[in-house]
Amino acid sequence: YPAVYDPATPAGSLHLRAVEVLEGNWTGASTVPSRGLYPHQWSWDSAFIAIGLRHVSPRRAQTELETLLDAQWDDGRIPHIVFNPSVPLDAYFPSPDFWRSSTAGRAAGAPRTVQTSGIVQPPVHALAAWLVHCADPGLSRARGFLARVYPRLAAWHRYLLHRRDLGGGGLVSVVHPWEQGMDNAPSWDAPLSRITPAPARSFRRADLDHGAAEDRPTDLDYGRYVRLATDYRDGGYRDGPGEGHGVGHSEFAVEDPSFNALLIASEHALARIAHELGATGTARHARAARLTATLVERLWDPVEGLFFCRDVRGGELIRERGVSGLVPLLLPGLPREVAAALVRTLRGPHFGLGTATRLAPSYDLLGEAFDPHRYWRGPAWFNTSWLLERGLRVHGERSRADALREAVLEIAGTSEFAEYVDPYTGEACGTTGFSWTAALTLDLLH
Ligand code: 9WN
Repeated sequence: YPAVYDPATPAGSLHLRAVEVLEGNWTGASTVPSRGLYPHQWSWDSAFIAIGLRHVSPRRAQTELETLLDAQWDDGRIPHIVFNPSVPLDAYFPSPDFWRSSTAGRAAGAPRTVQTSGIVQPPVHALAAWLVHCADPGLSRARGFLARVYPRLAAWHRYLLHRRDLGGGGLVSVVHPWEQGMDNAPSWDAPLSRITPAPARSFRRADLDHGAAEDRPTDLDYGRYVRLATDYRDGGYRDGPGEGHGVGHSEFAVEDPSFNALLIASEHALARIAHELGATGTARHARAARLTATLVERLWDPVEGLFFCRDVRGGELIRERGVSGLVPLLLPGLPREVAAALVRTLRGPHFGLGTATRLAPSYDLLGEAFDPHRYWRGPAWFNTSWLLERGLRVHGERSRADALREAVLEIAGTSEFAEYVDPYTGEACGTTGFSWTAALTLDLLH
């Protein structure tokens, strides 16, 4: 790809710089989100990374997903972290000795040879696998890539839909804020307030060795994260009273629009994969359509023009406006009026896209909890921007998608591929050289 090495064009150099970030974070079998802050393999990071990596090395993109899937549990769950055994235990908290997957997770079928966490992350994987295949179908067929990953991805979706329908209404619940991926989003404040935090002295936050405290979650948040994860572990990572639906054991159970929308997008991708492998895929497309209807029925608020989280324990919608409520724009089967309202909300005063901001903030600009630097309580992230860019394009909003794409490329470059940025100024927050920022930059350059 000559453009990469063309120093005359700024796009070429951005491409090269993004490739360098991914090279630097590659460990030989997968890519770390960032060398210092996140020195292991993360689930949804790897999916986004594979989506970008496919333009540079389709082979490595396949390996990225295969390495993650090798750590899948027998019950179908894909763990949110796969630990690198050569990294010291104190480099990241919670470490493998906290999760104890191979002992505490034995009943759920945790792998014996590799240490993992016991919670999950958003199911972007089937979408990623399909896109990786499309980048080089010849190589993919020669290696039997889709044939190998399909049964694993199908088991993953089965786990979520059968073991995690804690609300009994057909959607998947997360049992920990880390599962949804937007760790300290204000939507979690109400359901988390019921959780007794673990004492601060009972754990050591390795994240503060690498990130500024004011960019990260608080100690009180961490106390609650630790309590929830400890209880889940001590319950053997069991999800519910048995097969089928029910509220399960977790004190924290939330139906989240972004998590469920990503599952639906991945279910459509799984249908395409099934078709490529010789089946019709019709049943999966139909299931994705049914899930889309359920998502609208359970989480859509027509007055606000936004999806909200549902607190399964309390039963009500959590009325905090977060970017998670915009992510369903990604779905092609969304009713036309829902898509149109989402675009209005994206551009309106709460997210300000195209007026106050160039990248959508993670949380309501006018919300009481808004903080432009604190992680998922305001900063703009690149994965959500990538998803919204796709959503705008899917629904025919071409010029707005083009503007968002331009903003992502420019701000990814000026921020040194930051983990997240101040949504007003584009100033880098968290860590730099962040893998999914580089990977999704590469995808948008193609
Ligand atoms: C906990 C790796 C992950 C992302 C999440 C992001 C952050 C971890 C942490 O980093 O979470 O999983 O230690 O804060 O919130 O979305 O996958 O990049």
